[in-house]
Amino acid sequence: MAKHEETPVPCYSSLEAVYGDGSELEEAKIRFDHLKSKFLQVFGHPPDVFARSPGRVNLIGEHIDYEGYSVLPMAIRQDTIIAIRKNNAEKVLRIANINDKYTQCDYPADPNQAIDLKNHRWGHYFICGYKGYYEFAKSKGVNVGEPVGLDVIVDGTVPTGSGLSSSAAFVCSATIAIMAAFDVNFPKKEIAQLTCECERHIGTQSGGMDQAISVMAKTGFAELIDFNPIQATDVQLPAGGTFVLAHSLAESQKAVTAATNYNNRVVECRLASIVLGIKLGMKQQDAISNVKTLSDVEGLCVSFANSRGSSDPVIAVKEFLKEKPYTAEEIEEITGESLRSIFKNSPSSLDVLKAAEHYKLHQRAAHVYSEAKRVHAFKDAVSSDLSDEDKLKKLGELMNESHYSCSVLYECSCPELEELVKICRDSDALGARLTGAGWGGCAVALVKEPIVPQFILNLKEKFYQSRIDRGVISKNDLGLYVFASKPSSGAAIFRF
Ligand code: NG1
Ligand code: MG
Repeated sequence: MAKHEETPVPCYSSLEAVYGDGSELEEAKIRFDHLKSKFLQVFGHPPDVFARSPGRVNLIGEHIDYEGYSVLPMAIRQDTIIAIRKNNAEKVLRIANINDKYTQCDYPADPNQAIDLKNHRWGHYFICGYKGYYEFAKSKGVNVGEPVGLDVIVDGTVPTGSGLSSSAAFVCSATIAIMAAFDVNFPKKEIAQLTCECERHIGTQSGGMDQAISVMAKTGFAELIDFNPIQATDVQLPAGGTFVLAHSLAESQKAVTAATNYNNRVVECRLASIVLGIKLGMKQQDAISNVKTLSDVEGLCVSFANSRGSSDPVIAVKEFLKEKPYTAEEIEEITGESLRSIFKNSPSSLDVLKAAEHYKLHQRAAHVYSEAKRVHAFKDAVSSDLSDEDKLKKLGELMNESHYSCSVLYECSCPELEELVKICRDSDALGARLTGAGWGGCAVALVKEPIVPQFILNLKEKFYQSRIDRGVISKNDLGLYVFASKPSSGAAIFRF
């Protein structure tokens, strides 16, 4: 039998395969019916095919996917569904949304169009998938023919800016819907790779975690995702624990803040790896041309640490990267080349250089290497012969350590997340941490199953009530912001 990730995205003729037979199915039926009737109303004909792809919660392994390290997310049930149909009459991509907040975006049916990054629009994420499909299909020798128009309606339930990967759910469902409209399909791992690359058209230098889990997830399992090449290994979580997601209500607009937040960290990691490479004996030019990520120099760091009787790459970080932030000049002194020249081929990195005052190489590298280890410790704990109770305790500890590292070394938390994580721990979570990119968005807490209802009540009382009183959210929407989540299934196509 072909491995799960080698098989194409499944195509179903009924909703049960994805949404089960309970209340989720009832909700899904309503959403699909609504999509159908809205499609007819907006475009004057019914859709041809549907695609869905879920959001995710990352359990551990934050900000390390783009450094080449494995991560451990699970899919959540919230997803993006896209209804689509080719429109041969007009060479236009008409992208509408069920939610009136998102007004229809029209784009030319041109796979070579540039995305206007200075004017962010929600429809840009669809264009990422559109461009990605053409780039990939061409590379596979598929005869793509003349571009045609597409009529599209989107229905997303993953809260945006929440660290639950609404963007990847959108990009993946868009890409898969476009493929389905053109009657092609590819192995999931290839779609995971292509969607990761094409989401970068939005201007974030993201890793591949979100797309990989959205496309390859399996009901009932978290996945250990490895990169280069992308691969997913099922992880069966111990019984008796539940992951509760809670939104800090601070929205992180990654596409807008990339230069100072996300892409800034990607640049700092690149600089840290080049400097480490040079300090550990590489020639300057060699390091600049060949070292892209911290995983590229891990071998050198580990050899150094071994010479000191340890295998921890953080030893090399401590020895060779000073704690005080580096100025551009200090780094240039080491690299022998200007930062602008090192990043000359990456416009979004040049934006980072413009905005940055200094570079915290020590802290960022220490986070990445230690977080990479925690992912494996998490996986090892799950498959160890500890009792379920002890496993859960260990996972909770690792989550707490991960949060500390994200907060103090990587500085991707925010006051609201700190408050929320503390309340989670005070309410007897085994562990709690920010999840996703951070700077807002959700926390994830590991909670013993029997106390989940009480735990959620505590969060309502201690975190959300004052926000309800201030009118930040409405009481009726609380279920959208705090909920328990089980590992859900990955992307799918529906033809009815
Ligand atoms: P979110 O939480 O969706 O913004 C981002 C990146 C991931 C990963 C995490 C941090 C995108 C699409 N995703 O996720 O690749 O780096 O941050 O671990 O930018
Ligand atoms: Mg995202």
